[in-house]
Amino acid sequence: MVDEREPASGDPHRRGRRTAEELLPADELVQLLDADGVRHEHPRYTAEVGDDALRELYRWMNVVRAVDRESIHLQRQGQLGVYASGLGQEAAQVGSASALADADWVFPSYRELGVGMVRGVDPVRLLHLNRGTWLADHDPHEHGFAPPSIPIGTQALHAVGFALGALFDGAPIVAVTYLGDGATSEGDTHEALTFAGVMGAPVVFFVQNNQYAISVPVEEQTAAPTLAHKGVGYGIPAVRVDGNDVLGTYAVTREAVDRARAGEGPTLIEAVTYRREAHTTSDDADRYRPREEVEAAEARDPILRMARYLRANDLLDDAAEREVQDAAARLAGEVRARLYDAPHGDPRELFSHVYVDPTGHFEEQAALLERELGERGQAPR
Ligand SMILES: Cc1ncc(C[n+]2csc(CCOP(=O)(O)OP(=O)(O)O)c2C)c(N)n1
Repeated sequence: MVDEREPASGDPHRRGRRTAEELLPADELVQLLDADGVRHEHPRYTAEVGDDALRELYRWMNVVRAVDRESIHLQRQGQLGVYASGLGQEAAQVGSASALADADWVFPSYRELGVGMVRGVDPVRLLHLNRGTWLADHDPHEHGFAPPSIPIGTQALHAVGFALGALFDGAPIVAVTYLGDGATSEGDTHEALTFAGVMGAPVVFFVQNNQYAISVPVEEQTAAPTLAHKGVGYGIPAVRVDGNDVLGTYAVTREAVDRARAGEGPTLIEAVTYRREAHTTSDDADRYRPREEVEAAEARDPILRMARYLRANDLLDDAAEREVQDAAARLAGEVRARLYDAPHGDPRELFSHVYVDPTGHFEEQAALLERELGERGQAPR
């Protein structure tokens, strides 16, 4: 008897569908570099990275950390309104971003300064958003880096839509969306995962499980055994990786991106890491988590372990280390100087790219802004 629920064979929507057993993720984290900087073999994932590329991953993590630290200082000095630090998440961001092709597209949240920098986005342009002087100011097309989403989870839908567009065009482009653990509870994320699974979209959901959504710990975020297990319900293969291991995050992302490009559909990656700073500069994390927990995370530092590995393999010495640190500090200083000097954008642009046919409310708000600017002596257009 024909099961009428079965679509005709060859239905593109059923390509690459997997059984429950095939989808069940391993509980253990993929780890190619442990906290002591010792490299391990993995039966499935390898990071085929040459010596120069290893040093480059290390350099990027240091540069990202320096700009991140500078951004916190800038906020403390009143130069940024608010800033969401990625301290401790450098391996998750640099490793995954380094696995993408130039033609791929990233759909980030507000915490992805590191991913943006690896994509070649000038951090000053991203920090305009935090300074309130401009909207996301980079060219998304030049870098394959969409404007950061502040509403949680919305970027997952943008990524899936974009990926489906690429699929329909036959373009070998993969969309990668970056989400937090909290974002996995959002309706938008659910819809994005459902759609991606059903349609076999060339998309990677890169979840940085940094253990907290503001003050909500991941244990209270979900009753699922792990965030990766959620993939089973969407028919999406998932993998858990040590998010503080830059080689591990590179390897699992590389595989996911390659599979997506080969028409094998989406992947959910759970990169297990830790947010060592407060949620944002407006948050006081000491109110909801013990200091010892943060200190324990410091011992798993992604940069330290990479330094240990490089030194043990004669790829880094004191002089090279100093060079990396000096260059990172120099860049952070340049970011500060250029941010001070950057012109303020025209606030009217807030209204420029939203609706083709503006709604009544929208026009009222634009008029209100125009009046306010007039009162401040900023000539109307
Ligand atoms: C739709 C929506 N709801 C609530 C918020 C307020 N909010 C900002 S950040 C955040 C927590 C997000 O946590 P997570 O997804 O784990 O990402 P993380 O900030 O830890 O990187 C919330 C609830 C928001 N920005 N958007």
